[in-house]
Amino acid sequence: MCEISPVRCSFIGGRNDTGDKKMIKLYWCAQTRAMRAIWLLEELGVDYELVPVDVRAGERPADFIKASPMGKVPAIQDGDVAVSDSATIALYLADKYTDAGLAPAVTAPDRADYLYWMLYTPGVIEPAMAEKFSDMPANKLAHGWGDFPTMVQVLEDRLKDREWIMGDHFTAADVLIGSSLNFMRMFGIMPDSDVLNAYTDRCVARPAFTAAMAKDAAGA
Ligand SMILES: N[C@@H](CCC(=O)N[C@@H](CS)C(=O)NCC(=O)O)C(=O)O
Repeated sequence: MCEISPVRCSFIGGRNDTGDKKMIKLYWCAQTRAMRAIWLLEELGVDYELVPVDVRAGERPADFIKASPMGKVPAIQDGDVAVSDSATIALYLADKYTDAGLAPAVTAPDRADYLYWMLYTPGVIEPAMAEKFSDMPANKLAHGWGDFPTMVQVLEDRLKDREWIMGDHFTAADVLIGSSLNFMRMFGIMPDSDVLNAYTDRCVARPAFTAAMAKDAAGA
């Protein structure tokens, strides 16, 4: 099995390519959920290198599978630490780079609320989107994610009087939720909601989001 080759240069990799061997490696494929990890890294201002893995073509090099047992992007290798899954990566990086202020401290009163919204994407939004895409019969009582309309309603209620999901402060939870709503836009299943559209507009207007989209496109 071939080892994948890193794309590592300042225009793709981060603010300053220091050549540091410990620079975070991001296993990435264009126009996938890996974009979430790029956006987060741009928000954090952390150096990273993109390591392309063509998951669409079934590429599964050994070092990637070691970091991502399911063979899915995104995954990161941060020194000896491997992390896969966009929500897990967001939890890990936002806690590691606390100075960036994208996560409340572990002992902060709003930490539990933040964790709820961090897990809302993998636990509720993603399965609800799958339900919508695949025309799966809804079963609000039995399905852990509720159903698509409830997922939307809960988000609307949360965001109707907040700039960001945690209030007036942008956090890693906005990267996960904002990217999910942007995916809904791209896939034509965005709810007809002024609240959610305005929130998504605020997310995509962030300079780090724009930078991430540019790197995703340039890397492709
Ligand atoms: N829960 C994961 C899902 C990641 C995922 O499904 N990635 C897709 C691309 S968007 C993938 O790598 N698919 C390749 C495959 O499953 O073989 C996350 O949020 O990171």
